[in-house]
Amino acid sequence: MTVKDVIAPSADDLRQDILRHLTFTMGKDADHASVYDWRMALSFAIRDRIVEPWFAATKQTWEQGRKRVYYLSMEFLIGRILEDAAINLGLRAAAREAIEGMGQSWSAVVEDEPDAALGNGGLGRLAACYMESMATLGCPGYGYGIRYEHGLFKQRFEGGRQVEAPEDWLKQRHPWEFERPEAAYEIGFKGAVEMRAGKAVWIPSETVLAEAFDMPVIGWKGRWANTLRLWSAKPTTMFDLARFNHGDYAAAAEPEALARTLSRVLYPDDTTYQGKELRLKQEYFLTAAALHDIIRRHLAGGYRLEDLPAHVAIQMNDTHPAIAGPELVRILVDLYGMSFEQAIEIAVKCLGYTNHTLLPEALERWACYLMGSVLPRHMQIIEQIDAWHLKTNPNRPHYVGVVKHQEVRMGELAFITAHKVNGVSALHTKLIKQNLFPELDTLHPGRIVNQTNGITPRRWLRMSNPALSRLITETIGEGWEADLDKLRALEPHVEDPGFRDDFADAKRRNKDALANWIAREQGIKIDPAAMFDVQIKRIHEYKRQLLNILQTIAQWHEIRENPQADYQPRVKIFGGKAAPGYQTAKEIIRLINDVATVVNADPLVGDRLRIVYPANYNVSMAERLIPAADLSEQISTAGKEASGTGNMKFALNGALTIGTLDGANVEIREEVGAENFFLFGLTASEVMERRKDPEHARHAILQSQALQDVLQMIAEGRFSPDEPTRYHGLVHNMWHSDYFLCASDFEAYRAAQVEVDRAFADPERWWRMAALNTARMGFFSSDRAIQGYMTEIWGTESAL
Ligand code: 26W
Repeated sequence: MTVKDVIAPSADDLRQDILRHLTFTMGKDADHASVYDWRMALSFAIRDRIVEPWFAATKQTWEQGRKRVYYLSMEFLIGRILEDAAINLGLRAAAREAIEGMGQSWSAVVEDEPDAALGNGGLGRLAACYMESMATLGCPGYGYGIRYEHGLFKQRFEGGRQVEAPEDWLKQRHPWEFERPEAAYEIGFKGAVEMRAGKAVWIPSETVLAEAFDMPVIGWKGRWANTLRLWSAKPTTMFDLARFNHGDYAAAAEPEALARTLSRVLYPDDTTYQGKELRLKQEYFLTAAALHDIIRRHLAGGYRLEDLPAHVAIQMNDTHPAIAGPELVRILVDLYGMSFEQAIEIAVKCLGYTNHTLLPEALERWACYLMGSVLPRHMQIIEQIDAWHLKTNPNRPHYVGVVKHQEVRMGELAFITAHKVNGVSALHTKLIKQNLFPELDTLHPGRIVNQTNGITPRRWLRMSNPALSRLITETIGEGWEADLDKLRALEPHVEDPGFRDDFADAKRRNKDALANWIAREQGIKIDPAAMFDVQIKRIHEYKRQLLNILQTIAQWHEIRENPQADYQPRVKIFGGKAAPGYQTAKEIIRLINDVATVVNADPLVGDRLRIVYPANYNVSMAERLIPAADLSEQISTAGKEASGTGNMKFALNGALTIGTLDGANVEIREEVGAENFFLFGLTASEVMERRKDPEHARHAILQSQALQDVLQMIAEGRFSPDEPTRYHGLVHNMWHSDYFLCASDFEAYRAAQVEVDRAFADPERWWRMAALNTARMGFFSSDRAIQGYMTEIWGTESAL
């Protein structure tokens, strides 16, 4: 069997495999099996079929001596695995037939799987899409991350307020991981650096064991598989005992306590950075374990350390693993006796750094005393790297550098230890050059490159939207899943009224399903004929959910003032979590829920406006909502959203975008055509100009009677009658600060929403536009993105 021949089993083969696992793995007979038992048996039956291509790919990589890519990320937001794996192996239909043939509900079995939520949002989901595309393209590689015991918290609403509960995905057995007790490394922290015979020796005072758990990542059609290796912390018991015997009982318990906390929980902060010691330890834990593993594999291949860059490409997903540069230098110098100059040269050739945010509050900086105490040897090496960079770049301005004002700046460190630095959309990359690293860009021309983000069409179209996928295949034939530019062939069909009807039908089917789900879960009846207007993403001021809800209130007010007029019925759907400590974001959540309560109970409004905010937005909920959306809200303050990837998922699924010129919206609009995109708002440079007016907020509000009315209603307590002052702070902030310019963009946003209504009122126009969006989104496949990384950053080729 070669890598390329995967033969899809019949439903009958699968049925036998499932029953075998039900009996012998789960120890249940079919009459007494629970949904969980069925799900596990099905997962094992599918997993069995991944193992062979997985081994074959690993073997081929060894035999051909191929360069491997190592994607280091603190987050992998994977979601559910079962159905995705079945689809990539080409056996969803057979699996479904088998399961249903045994009297089980396919959706119940699939939906029994908990989301693997080892990430916060965009950055983590991108890592998951990239793993899938690397497997699809046959790019040999590994993802390295942390096996958090608790992923992103679960969200509930109580009286409209967000309440967090711990997530527990490992409560049940996880069928997609393989424990690798033999792949374990000791990771040190703290302690001291001693000089012995002119050499630095780091003697850590705390150690933990990093133990590997592997998940196979199967590509499209099962032609290649890679590994996602997640590290779990365990105590190093031997060390314990030695200290215990010396009577040092408190210290003896330390490794155990540290190990228990290290991989316990994912930090739920998205775009705000806090210099917490445990977080630094997590970052080093991941990075050190990964690098030990990489070096071990390299040496096991019989290669010399000098040749590392020919065999190893390491990508740092943001600065979170940016200790990789110093750690690699430490390994090469302290453990293998290489010179510093040679070590840093090798490190730079191996490393790449992807930047995912320009927000100053999200840029990692560690206090030198903290870095020096947790990683004393690395602190020395960081200073050495900084000095080396200054020496080799004597023109470097005095204010540029890694160590400044008693802090280690991880962005600068990642930049100078990487041979390529990339942004995640064209606009974002331009802003990195202009605003974030202008001096380093001048010193290292060509180092900064762009790789616009992408999404995997297997999960985000083929799996989550079977209705549209079927129509596409019927219309243009097979093969678009792995060559998304093929969707262009839909373009001529857009003029065919029959095709447009079919396109609208597919959307309608998804909307019906969503309406049923919302009725079931939320107890809210919505009209599937209404426009589904969706904003789902982390709650953040820069993403401007506030602008959306302010406009919603204005719309409600307008309906009440003028109930006889003709309105396009709309359902406003929100989804998203706030970081637990982010009070302003939590206030916005509560406002949305408060407004929903009032609007949904207003008999005057009826079906013309509904607001739904299902709690606990996650990957699985996105898979439900996106295929059913008519309108995609991508309304961040220009210059703030690095790329966005939800924006791509919506447009691919035939939703139209209302959006600002921010992140990848710019490129989406170019691809789908300006006439098929509802643009509004200030541009990034206009935003900077506008902020120079210290009274921009007041000026903008005075320009808009509608906004004044809205703010008045909120301030009067119309949405918080039990506590009229609840939103005084928020309204005050709107008048006196409004850093993210909701007021300045309010009227433009409202006007764009009127345009949206006008288009929706004309189905022929709407469905032409929607279908053209789908047809022209090929560029945003993560296959294209990964191909870009392979040729421009990693220097690797497909093994297929
Ligand atoms: C250390 C605290 C912290 C944690 C996470 C700071 C910053 C982050 C991430 C960089 C935030 C993030 O997820 N950024 C998003 O990355 C996506 C993938 O590139 C982009 O599409 C989003 O625009 C960007 O906000």
